[in-house]
Amino acid sequence: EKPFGIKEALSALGIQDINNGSSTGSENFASGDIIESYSPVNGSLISKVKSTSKADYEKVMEKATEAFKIWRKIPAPQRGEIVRQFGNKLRDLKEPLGKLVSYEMGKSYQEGLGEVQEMIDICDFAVGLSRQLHGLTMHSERPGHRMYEQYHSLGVVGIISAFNFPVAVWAWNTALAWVCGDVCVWKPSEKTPLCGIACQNIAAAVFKENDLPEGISCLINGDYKVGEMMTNDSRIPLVSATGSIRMGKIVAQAVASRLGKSLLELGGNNAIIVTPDADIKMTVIGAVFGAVGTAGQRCTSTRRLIIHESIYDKVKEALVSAYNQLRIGNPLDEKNHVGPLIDTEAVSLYKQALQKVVEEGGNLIVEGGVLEGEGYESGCYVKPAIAEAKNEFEIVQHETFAPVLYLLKYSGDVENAIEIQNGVVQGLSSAIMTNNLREAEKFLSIAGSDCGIANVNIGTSGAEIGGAFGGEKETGGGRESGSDAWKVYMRRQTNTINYTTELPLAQGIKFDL
Ligand code: UN1
Repeated sequence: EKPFGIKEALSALGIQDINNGSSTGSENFASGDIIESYSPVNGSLISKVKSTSKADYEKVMEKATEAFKIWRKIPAPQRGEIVRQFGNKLRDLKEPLGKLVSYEMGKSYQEGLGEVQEMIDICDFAVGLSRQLHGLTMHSERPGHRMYEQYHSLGVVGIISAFNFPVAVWAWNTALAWVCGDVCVWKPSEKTPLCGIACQNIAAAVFKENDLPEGISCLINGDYKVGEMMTNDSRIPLVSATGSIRMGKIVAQAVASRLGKSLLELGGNNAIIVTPDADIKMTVIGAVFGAVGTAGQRCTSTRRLIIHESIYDKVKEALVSAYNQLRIGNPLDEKNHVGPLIDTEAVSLYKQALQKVVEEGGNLIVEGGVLEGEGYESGCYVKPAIAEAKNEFEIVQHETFAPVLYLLKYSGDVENAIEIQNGVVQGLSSAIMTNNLREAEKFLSIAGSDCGIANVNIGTSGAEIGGAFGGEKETGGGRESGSDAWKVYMRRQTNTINYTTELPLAQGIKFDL
């Protein structure tokens, strides 16, 4: 009764009918309520996970805290070797894991494979990084003194991830945290708990094969109450959380109240500016993939197109004709472009957005709607929609996690488009389509895009792991993945060493005894 080779995938990944949602590695336990995971693909129950009780959580934290004392002393390149082995296991299991991501979350199988590839890529990046966790040396103002800085492991890192990237976001955090000498406790979304179980099984096998202690990779499961156990726990110096702005504000306040660190990856309201010098063909491909890929459920999804009035009708027509060609259906069938939304609650939010944009004076040029009938029994399949709207509409200001694209018109100079692009509370991803160097450079300048990601002639989604990933303003300011994002997973220490027999004081202060 489990179609599309899912049964084989589940068995390759060690998923049982009922899984223990608390784990310290190979030790699995749990005494909380049952979470049932239903596939948005066909509405059927995939399997169940027992959630984490307070007592289970304590057991996890005890093991994690003990494991940290051992793991931090293993040289970083040796920790990198473990991450290399983990990356290789992901290579072996890319197809079953990609399939589970697609079946449990609903994104296309291609995107499921892409997500696992992102995990493999960050592992490779982390392995190289394990030989480079470098600080700086400085010149001391005092003779016979040496000054430098070094990075030490931080401790137990808490990871809270969202349903839309149910495996990759964990890997971005955990691969870096592990080479940095941290241990991780992960709470995946309660909408995709099986992806969490599968990843934990893969990691556990690697730690076990290397005779490493329980607790370097830990898993907990449940709703926000389980997340709160981590945000309120002063044994966790860093909480990395991906999700809504609403969730991020709660997490940030809880963590800040105990002066912990948080790394936040929250909502986006990403726009592509289309100038008179844009390549229309590239624009359409970039915009359509950005808006309908992952059924509009990426934090980097394209929500707004800001189009110059002189090419507005041309772009609009090209978009409508592209949308007419979209095939919506089972994401495991590679002929389809768009799969289901995560659940029927998301479908309601999608419907509300379409209703609201019309109420506010918008005009639906691709109507959208919920699909019914054969193949759509889960009730989660919707048609991507396009609305002509204004940036100041309340609904346009708001991130709806669904394939709804807003067309906004600008006139005059590119500065006007940049003002619209920046005129939202979110600041994750942005893009400009232009062959005009002046426009592109203005967009990238200090007076340009205010987002963490700003692209030229590329859409808003699909970032590579090598760059730091994250955004400004209400997106939360965190940076994950590449560049020097690793630094947040470590504590910095400044060291000054005196190799003379004198004790001169800094700033020339005299203090004689
Ligand atoms: C997310 O939606 O939370 O840039 C992450 C992208 C992907 C990651 C998105 N690499 O679209």
